[in-house]
Amino acid sequence: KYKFETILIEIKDESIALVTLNRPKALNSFNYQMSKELLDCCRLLDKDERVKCIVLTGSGTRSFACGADIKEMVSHDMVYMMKKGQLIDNLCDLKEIEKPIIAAVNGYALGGGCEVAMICDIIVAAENAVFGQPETKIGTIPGAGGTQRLIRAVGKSKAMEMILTGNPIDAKQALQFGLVSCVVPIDKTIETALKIAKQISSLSPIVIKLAKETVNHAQESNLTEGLHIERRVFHSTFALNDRHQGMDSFANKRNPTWTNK
Ligand code: CO8
Repeated sequence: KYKFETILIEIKDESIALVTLNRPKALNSFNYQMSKELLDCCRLLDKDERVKCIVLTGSGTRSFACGADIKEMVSHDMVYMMKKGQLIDNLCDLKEIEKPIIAAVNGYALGGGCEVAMICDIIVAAENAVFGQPETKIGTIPGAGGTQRLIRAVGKSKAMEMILTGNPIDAKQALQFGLVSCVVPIDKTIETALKIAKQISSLSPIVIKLAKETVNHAQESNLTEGLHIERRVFHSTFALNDRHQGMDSFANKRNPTWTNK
């Protein structure tokens, strides 16, 4: 059903979409086409009722994504970037996807690659994963959320060090600083991400969407506002059959059947 040139899609366990960035010769760097295809594909998967969760990875084991395609960008000027620089918008708009996205990061997640991983909800890192914002080394700065999301993920000092020096961190440091959820052997990255996705997929899709939206709200709001939103969303789950199912099945020692779509 899905056909893209730079993205591969496989449906796993009937409910998980494994999306692979597939420009291996350019270490899966984002040209305009791949940024557009990734957004288009995620939007389609967001509407596809079979799919409960998305796992995003890069082809091969050398690279998740190496950022924007520098060769494509090299001749652009400021006016072009402001008027037509749709590549960045395509990547930033991934934050609107309502279903959970788990990044399975093998190898390099640099520049836009690190930024896309940070837009994802959970990052599973391989032992060879490398995270960095090297844009200052090529005369620019992160443009797809790196200056804002990295500081929230790893704190000011580490984010500043990474962005001002352009030096990357390895998987172990990424775990230590809270950028990723776990570090696993290279051949277990996708498997681990799929396992987490499967667990999420077994829960009520509507409740998962509400939970994702509420957690993401914490990035954008102050504590009082965030707590208020949380309280109201929590209350709203009491309008769902799935909330009744979940609690009733616990109380009666049976498995829940989720019916809210
Ligand atoms: N763009 C275009 N081509 C790339 C990129 C890239 N970002 N990264 C790697 N490649 C290509 C190389 O040019 C090379 O192609 P060729 O064989 O035709 O010469 C091929 O991939 C293999 O790469 P290397 O030979 O360089 O492999 P090494 O193992 O020697 O080095 C590195 C790997 C260290 C990852 C190195 O390739 C590198 O430093 N790449 C650039 C990383 C980078 O600077 N990324 C940031 C880009 S800027 C950015 O992302 C801006 C973000 C703002 C907007 C967000 C949009 C996505």
